[in-house]
Amino acid sequence: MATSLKNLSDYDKSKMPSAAKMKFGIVVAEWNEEITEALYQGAYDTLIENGAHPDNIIKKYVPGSFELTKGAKYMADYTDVDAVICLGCVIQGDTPHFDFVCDGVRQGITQLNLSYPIPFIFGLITTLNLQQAKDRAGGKHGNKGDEGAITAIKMVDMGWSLKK
Ligand code: DLZ
Repeated sequence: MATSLKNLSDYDKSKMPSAAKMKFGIVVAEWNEEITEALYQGAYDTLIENGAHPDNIIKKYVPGSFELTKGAKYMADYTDVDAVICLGCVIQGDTPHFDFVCDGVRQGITQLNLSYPIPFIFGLITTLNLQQAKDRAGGKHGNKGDEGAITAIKMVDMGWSLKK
């Protein structure tokens, strides 16, 4: 998590594997667009910064965070990406909807990770208000999109290092 104690946006570039040969899918929720576009920009820039080729980054939108799981599954089933980064933002309202959406994404992405050889990255911001979301989408707590990209690169590299 991006906190003042540990903020992956300030990562050590010298310890990063090269993403030059990696292909990425990025699934972006349209709900809370201002935040999710900032997350996408962070993820995209970080992938490029680490050697990914723009042609090897596929961006697709889903209506809301609840659809991230299905969007990510489509990416895995219909493309040859090496990792899928799921980006969404759920802001708590007055109803229990927040919990259902967050729990659906948590369970969905966990299941995908256990079912497919490629990694699916949980880039979902879950906050009490808009300001907390802004703080984590390029604000004082970094950008969870950057973190998603860093995590994706590291997980692909790990998988490749073990693959026979
Ligand atoms: C319905 C809904 C609500 C209330 N809040 C959010 C939210 O804060 N963030 C988000 O990404 N999506 C929200 N959604 C939409 C759901 O994720 C989903 O798209 C709909 O329930 C349709 O399945």
